[in-house]
This record gives sequence, C-alpha cells and structure tokens, in this order.
Amino acid sequence: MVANGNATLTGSNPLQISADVLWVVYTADQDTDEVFEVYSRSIDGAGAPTKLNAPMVAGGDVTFSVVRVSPDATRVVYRADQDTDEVYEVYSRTIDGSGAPIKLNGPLVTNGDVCPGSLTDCVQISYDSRWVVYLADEDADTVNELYSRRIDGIGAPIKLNATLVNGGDVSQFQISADSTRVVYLADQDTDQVFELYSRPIDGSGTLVKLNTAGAGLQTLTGVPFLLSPDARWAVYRADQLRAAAMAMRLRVPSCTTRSRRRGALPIRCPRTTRYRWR
Ligand SMILES: [Ca+2]
Ligand SMILES: [Ca+2]
Ligand SMILES: [Ca+2]
Ligand SMILES: [Ca+2]
Repeated sequence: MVANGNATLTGSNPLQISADVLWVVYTADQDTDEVFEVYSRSIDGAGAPTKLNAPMVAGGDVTFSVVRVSPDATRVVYRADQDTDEVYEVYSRTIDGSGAPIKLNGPLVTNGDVCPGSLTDCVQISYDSRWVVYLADEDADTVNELYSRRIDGIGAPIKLNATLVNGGDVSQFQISADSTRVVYLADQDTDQVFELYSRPIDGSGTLVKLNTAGAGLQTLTGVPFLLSPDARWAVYRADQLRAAAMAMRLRVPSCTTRSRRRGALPIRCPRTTRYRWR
C-alpha cells in the first residue's frame, strides 16, 4: 500500500467475495494515493493482488459503489472514468485479470455518462452471467436510457427502451430471475408519469407495458416494483383503479402473443389472463 492508501470500506459493497468463494474483489488507492482502482485476489492470500482496471487517465477513479462480480465468478464489471477524466464508462474484465478490460457502453455523447447523477443499481449483471444492463445518457445528454450488452463485449450495446417522450427517462430496472427479461420504470410515454415496461434482455421481441395505460406507479422511492423468483410476475403499486383503491396489482410481464396480434405498442395485457414468460 502506498503512503496514505486505503482499501475502500464504505459504501454498499466495499468488498466482495465471489460466489465460488475463491476471490475477493476490492477497491483501494493502493498504488497511487487518491487514485482508486479495483483489484482481485485469491481469498486464501496466495499470489499478489491483480489490478483489474486499465491504467487510469489523470484524475481517473473506479467508482467503488459500482463494482459487480458476475454470479459465475468469472468476471468483474466496474464503472470508472478510466479513459477520460469525469467521463464515467462501464468495463468488464476477467476476475483473474487475464485479457484486457472491455468497454461495454457505446460511444458517449458529450457529457454522457454511465450511471449519470446518483443512480443506484444502475449497472446489473444477469443471473446467468451473460449480460450487463446499465443506465446511461449515452445518446442524448441528461436523457437516461437503458442498454444491455453481452458481458464479454461481443456485439454492440442494445437500447432496450422505446423512444422517450420529451423529458422522459428510464429511472430503475431489474433483470428477471431467468435472465431473459428486463423490467424497467420510465416516464417513457408521458413525462412524469412513471410506468412499468418489460423487454427481452437481448432486445428481441416486443416491448410490453405492464401497468394499465396512463396509470402511473405510485412511488419512485424505495422499491416501486418487485419481480418474482420464478420470473413470471411483476408486482407493483399503482393508482390504476381509483385513488382510494391502492391495492397491490399483479401483472404478467409478458403477453407477446396478444401484443403481436393487436399490432401497435404499447399494449395492455388483460388482467384476468395469465400468460407465462414464454
Ligand atoms: Ca488516500
Ligand atoms: Ca475523475
Ligand atoms: Ca450527462
Ligand atoms: Ca421526466
């Protein structure tokens, strides 16, 4: 450790152990004081720590709260202003440091960033460890949109949201437990009316609106929606009946067959009909 260096011990995930319990991943200003970088090391202390980020531009740092270890313990995904100071991008590297870091986001518009502002959970890895989903104002500054990319960098980033209304943003998302879909909250169709949408993680197929059209979700704080562990249900709270009826509403995230039949998007799923994910 360099003089005045510290391992980062604050934040939501200052230190992570891989699911196979073979690796510890941490951020520290270990090599240069006040330059925070991301390292992995064998949990039994064998060998030396491996720096996972590429050499940092002057002023560059890894964002310690946006470091993720893939569930299969093969890769680390991190956010950093690695290439341009104060331009935050998302990278993927093998956990053992082999190969080079791969930049996952596409070219950013001027003043664009991955995880602009103080977005939480803005970079997530799918449970099957194949995909990274992230929020960024990648194509238009201050317009937060949702993208997926293969964790190994193969292919291009895929924008998952539809064209946003003027003033619209994607604000939160979750990946389904079977890793096939992303459910996201956005004021996509009407500015400041936040609705819930579901899209296949690879961008294929139909975008589905899960709530009753025009009835925004009731809260943006805390957890505005949940996905069931069997990947069949999204649960959310909305004012879609009337103001007095603040009931929990169950809605199925996929009704693609019916959507295709009807043609135009977004489409409502009949409340009484149960569809499976596929
Ligand atoms: Ca320091
Ligand atoms: Ca910086
Ligand atoms: Ca921006
Ligand atoms: Ca808005």
